[in-house]
Order: sequence, then C-alpha cells, then structure tokens
Amino acid sequence: MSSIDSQYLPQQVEAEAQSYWQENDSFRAVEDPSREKFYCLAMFPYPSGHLHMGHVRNYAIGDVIARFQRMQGKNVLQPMGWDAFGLPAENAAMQNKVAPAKWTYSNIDYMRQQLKRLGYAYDWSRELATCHRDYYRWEQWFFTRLFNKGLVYKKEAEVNWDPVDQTVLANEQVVDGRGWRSGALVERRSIPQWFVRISQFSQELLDDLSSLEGWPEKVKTMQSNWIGRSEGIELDFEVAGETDAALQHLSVYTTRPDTLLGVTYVAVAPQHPLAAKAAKVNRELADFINQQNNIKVAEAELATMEKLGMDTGVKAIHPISQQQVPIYVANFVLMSYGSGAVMAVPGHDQRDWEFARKYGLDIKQVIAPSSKDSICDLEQAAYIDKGVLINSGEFDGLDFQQAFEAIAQYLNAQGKGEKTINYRLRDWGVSRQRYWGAPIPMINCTACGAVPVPEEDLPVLLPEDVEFDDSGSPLGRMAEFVDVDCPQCKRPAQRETDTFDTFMESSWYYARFTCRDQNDRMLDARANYWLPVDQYIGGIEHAILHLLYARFYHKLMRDEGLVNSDEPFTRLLTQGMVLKDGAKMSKSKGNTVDPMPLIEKYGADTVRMFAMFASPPDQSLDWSDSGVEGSYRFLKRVWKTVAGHDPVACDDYAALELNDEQKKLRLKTHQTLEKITDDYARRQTFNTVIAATMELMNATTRFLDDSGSDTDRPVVQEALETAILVLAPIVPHFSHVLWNHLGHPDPIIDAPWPTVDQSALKQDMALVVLQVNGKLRDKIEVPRSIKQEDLEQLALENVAVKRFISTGTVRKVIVVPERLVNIVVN
Ligand code: LSU
Repeated sequence: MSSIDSQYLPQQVEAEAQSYWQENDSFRAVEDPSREKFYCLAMFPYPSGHLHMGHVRNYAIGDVIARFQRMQGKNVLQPMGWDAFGLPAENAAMQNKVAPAKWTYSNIDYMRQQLKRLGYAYDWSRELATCHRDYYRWEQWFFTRLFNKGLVYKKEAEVNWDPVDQTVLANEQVVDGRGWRSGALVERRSIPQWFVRISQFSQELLDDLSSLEGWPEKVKTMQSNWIGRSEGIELDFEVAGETDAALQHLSVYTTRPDTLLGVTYVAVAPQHPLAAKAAKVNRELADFINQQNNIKVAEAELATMEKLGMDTGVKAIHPISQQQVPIYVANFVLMSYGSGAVMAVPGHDQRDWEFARKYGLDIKQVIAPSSKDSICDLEQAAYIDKGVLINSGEFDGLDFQQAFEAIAQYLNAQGKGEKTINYRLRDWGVSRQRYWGAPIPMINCTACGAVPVPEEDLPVLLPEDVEFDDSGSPLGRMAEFVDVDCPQCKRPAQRETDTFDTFMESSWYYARFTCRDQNDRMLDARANYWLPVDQYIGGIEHAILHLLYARFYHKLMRDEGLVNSDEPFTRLLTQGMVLKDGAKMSKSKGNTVDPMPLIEKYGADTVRMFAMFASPPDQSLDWSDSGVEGSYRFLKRVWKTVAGHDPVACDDYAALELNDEQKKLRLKTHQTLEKITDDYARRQTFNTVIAATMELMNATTRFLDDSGSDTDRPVVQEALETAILVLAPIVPHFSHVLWNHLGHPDPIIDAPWPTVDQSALKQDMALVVLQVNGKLRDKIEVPRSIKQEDLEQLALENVAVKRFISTGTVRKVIVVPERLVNIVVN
C-alpha cells in the first residue's frame, strides 16, 4: 500500500498518473494477431486554436470507451491527429498577417498540450496532421489512381460561389442560401471542377447501410434520404411540329407514372435549348429567360423561391392520349438535374398545382382516394396520395403498383419509355479555389489535356512560406508552382492551382492512423489488423457528408486492394451538443466556457466526470457550474473514504462467512457492477454508470458508519475496488492513484474488468408464498427487486395456482412484496 494524502489534490494526482503513463508509454498500440483488437476513434479536430468544451466531451466519450475496452482485455488503438487544412487557417492568416502553415502548427502545439492535460489515452506516436506532406502525398497518389481508373473527371459545372470566402461551396455547405462559414449570400458560377464518381456507388452505399447495426437509425435514415433512390419511368414527350432532331423529344422522369394521364403541361429549365429556340421568335420569353439566367441563388434556395414561368408557345404531345399540352419555361426546373424537363401533374403534385393556378393551366383529376377517409378537393390543393386511377382510359381502376407496371409496359411497347432507378446523390466536387489545401496533382497541357502528376514526382508540395493577403489563393501567382513541363509531351504546361476539399483528407485518416509511419505505401497490412474502426464518435453535423464520403472512400480503397472490409465504422455514436443556458456555446453569443481554468481549479478528472455525468452521450449537455462543483465534491468524498480505508488482500470473497449486513453490501457491489457493465458496453450511458457508483458509495459509507469489526474489511475492500475500477475509464488519474493505495502495485489501466459474482447476487432472492383465496398453493423464489406487476404475472402463470383459478374469475390480486401473493377468485 502506498501512503497517500488524505485530501484529494487533483493537480498532484494528475501529474503523477500522467508521468507514469508517459514513462511507460502506456498507450502505444502494437499489432498482435493473437489478441482481439479494438479501434476507438473520435472525430479529429480542426486545429482552430484551442479546445472547445464540445471537444472535451467528444474526446472524453472516446476515451471512456477506449479505456473500458482495454479493461475488457482488448488490444486497444486510440489515435489522435489534426484535420489541418481548410478555410479557418486562411481567414486567420488574413486577420493576423501570419502564414496559414505557421498558424496551424502553433495551434496544433497548443491543442496537443490541452489534450495531454486532459489525460486522454492516445497513442501519440501515431499523431498525424493532414497538412503534412507524408499524409497528403498518398491522397494525391490515390487521386491519380482514381483518374487512371476513370473514377474522377473534370467538367465545367455551375457551382455555389461564396463571394466573401472566394470559393466554391458544396450544396450542403450552403445554409439557407448563405455560405456555411461566411454567412454571405451565395451566387452561381460556372467553372471547371474535378469530380469523384460517388454516384457509381449509390446503390452499394445504400445497401450497405443495412449492415451497419451499430449505427443510430437516425443517421442511416439521413444517409438514405441523401442518396435518394427512387424508382420511376423515363419517358418521352414529342415536341409538336419540331423538325430539329435534337429537339424533337423531351425526356422526363417521373416516380408517379400512375398520374401520367393527368399531365396538363410540361416545364423546361430556362437554360433548355428548346427554350432558347422559342425565345428567338419571342421577345418577352427571351427577356424572361435572360432574367432567370441572371438570378444568382443557391440551388437549395430555389426550392423556397416563388415559382415563375412563361409559355413557350410550343406544344408537347402526350405519349398516351396524343393530346397536345403547352410547354412552359419554369424557374424551378434545373438544367443540371436529369434532362432539364419535367412533366407537370397539377391535380396530384402541389408545386405543379400552384403553378397551374397561377398561370391558369388545366388541373385534371386522375387519381381517386382509395379510402373514404381521405379527401380530394382540387379547388383547395393537389391530391398527392396514392389511390385508384380514374379518367385514364384503359388504366382506370388500377392501383398505384398495377398502374406503374401497366403504363411502363405500354410505353415500353411503344418505344416511348422505360423503368429507371434514379438517385439524388450526385458526384462529389472536390476542387476548391483555395490555397490552404492539398494541391490537386494534375497538370493542364494545351495539347494533352489534364495529365496526372507521375508517381515519382509526388507529392506536389504546397509552398508553406507565402505572403497571404485577401486577394485569394497565392498559388496562381507563383510561377515556380504553376509553370511545369507536361509529363506526356514535355512541352510547357500549367499546374492545377486548385486544392482538394478538406473532406478528402477526413475521408481516410482513420485508415492512415494504422500505419502512419509507412512511407512506401498509402496503407500496409496493419490497416487490415485494425480496421474497421470498432467505435467512432463524433457530432451529428457529420451525419451525412463526412460519413458518406468516408464510407465511399473505404470502398474505393477496398477496390484498390488496400483494405479488405466494406465499411469503415462498425459502431457509431453521435454525441449531443454542449449548451450553456440552453443555447449552443459560441463565440458570437459570448457564452463559451473555457475548459482550462476549470481544469486548473478542479483537475481534469472533475471536468471529464461532469462531461460524462450530466446527460447521456447522445443528448445535449447543459453546462452548469454547480454541476461541476458537484462532481468535484463526489470525487473528494470517494477519495476520503478510500484513503481512510485500511486495505486488505482477499482472493476469494465467495468463501467468506458473512453476516446479513455484509451480504447486503456484497449484493449491492455486484448488482452495481452488473448494471454498470451493461451501461458501458451495450447502452453506452455513462451518466448512469456514475449515478450507480454514487449509490454504491452511499451504501458503503452507510455500512462503514455502523461498522467496527475487522471482519468488515474484505467486503468494504471489494466495494471500494469495484467503485474505483468502474470509475477508472471516466476519472483515470484519480483511479490510478487510489488503485495503488488499495494494494495493487500494477496500474489500473491494465486491471481486468471485474466479474460479477453470481453467488453474491443470490442473496437477492426472496421466497414468496402464493395463495388462492388465502390458501397456500405454492412457494416461488424471485429476485427481491422484481416489479410488482411482474410478480403478479408470475403468480397468475404458476401451474399450481392456475389449477385453482382457471374455473373462476380473478377479482383481485393482493401483493405483499418479497413475501406473498394472494389471488382472490370467485
Ligand atoms: N475535423 C472535423 C471536425 O468536425 C471532423 C472530421 C472527421 C470531418 C465535436 C463538438 C465535433 C466533432 C463543438 C469533434 C466542437 C471535432 C466540436 N465538437 N462541439 N472538427 O474540431 O461536439 O462534433 O470541429 O465530433 O463545439 O468535436 O470537431 S471539429
């Protein structure tokens, strides 16, 4: 037993534990095929300057799971690194007149110290930063591999342009028509971009969601909606009187072919060639189209904009009825989606209905409700539910599915349409017109086109020593960067100056952690030892994009033979936000809480404990000073109790001859342990782990209050050891020191998780008498903790009892907990 201070001195305790871990390299993970591995990963941070309380919580959750799994005997890997490229470094560079690289590296140094101070069990030897050449060179290499396989391509594309950040934004980086970082109104522009063909993986990305049993349903639903698979029919409307072959057919896609006979107009995008042709002879139309082309709004905003349109004067011929319907130009049709034309069914589509009302177009009912409960009143709104076909000629009376098949067959036979599966997911645009990112390893040659940088010339280094001002990326102005010879024809050519979307780096960092020091290859055999990640933890803000891109990248790496699994993350926990007074902590609200002063005052363990205690991990946590204070008081009390305990060695508690009180304490200890083990492993509710430990400590102190006898020491020892062991993942420094004090020279990080002693739980059974109308019929043993209704149920189902109640009616069941059930029948 080491003698310890009777007072809890967190600074001292934490320094002691941390230097032990450091000296013993306690968290270095080594591949060992004979042991079961556990790879625990929390989403790595942007090195934005300092840790936010949200980070503290996120990383505490990861650390608790990693340390718990280690005590389960697993070979645990828990790495940490830096998602180091991106806009914030550029913004800070402009503000503070410091190069983004310098700013980033100094932030990393500071934040690394913060993480170390919090005592997270990281294998720091695997630390990586995505802005490091040894990292992004493999990303560049991989991109050239994808290029050779035809999985990346360049195309001129309309993009969301953020006029403040001077960059292209992904659709999902546009929030309510504004840039997600700058808040500026987003414009539309057309520029050449690199794309990765994620759309080729739509079906696999969708199908494999069902294998992710350890993911929250919510996240899987979000991904599934994002992929947006739909079954429909692609069909042709002929354009009446059109002689130009390219314009003779309008191809449209519909998921509701059952409403086809309800089409009363067709709408095309303002950029559609048919619109342009009609505009040549229609001044008003030309003006309208011009006006629409000049409106610069983000795609996301189009959905909420007022619907505007104009008749082209041209007619489309309905593929079944042969009737002519007007063709409109409409601002809600996107040229970049499908063919830039849609069929409109105002009777059964609300947007089409509104447009028809506005422009006086026909509204025709072709679907009747199949149940009396739904009302169809086309004067008020479109009827959008599925039902039975009417006014549809030979298709009348069919339901949705029948109509789908029949109409598909009809169109197919006429060569006018066929069934198709569509996805909402579109290819991933990875070009950013930014400086602080991984250079896209391509060379643009006037003769050869886009040529990948040869493997031996990789990496394309990003020059770090740059003058950075607010005139955008300096790369294009640096001749030494731009001017190169074409690798193919050797003539002068120009290097691509765009850099990758930072989601490229975060799509595979989890894999690189397994072999970060491998300089000959992107990944080696160690990747297959550690992958997939067993537990991934991060914010819900990454539910769609980051997680989808990482899943996609994993499949690309699999196809390249680099990993042998299909999915990167087996189990996912999305932690809730840290709030202050019910609001998200943010600089602009001035309600942030800096973890450092708290750590100085109370120690890291108190901060970690509060972060785990105040709510379950997937729910938001309201920061409260009194809550932190409460956690600290609890730790002080436990410390005092353990420090005051005179340790005793005992290797067989079950063999002890115990009195009732001692049995009761053992019962409490093992009940608590059983519950907590489940909380950690299955439920992942760490708040209830702490609550249960508090109860155990209360029971122990109560026991100690009445205790005088030396024979009490073993059961107290067992209770305290259990409490310290189950707290160890949450408050590791505290537990480290107290564990030594309890007589264990080996560190608690390597202590095996305690096992529940079933014989101690046995005490929990009570013998209950079963009576029918006051007469004894049977006796059963039940857990004392059984719920009243469960005991009642057991009694009613008891074979001996049943014989006496089956002929009568049960009037009443009287339950005396732990003793008796009397069933009154007549
Ligand atoms: N570098 C990315 C990132 O989000 C992650 C990468 C995998 C795409 C959580 C909070 C956040 C995330 C906060 C982790 C701030 C890292 C962060 N977090 N609350 N980096 O630095 O929960 O959800 O922004 O899981 O206030 O910390 O966040 S990050």
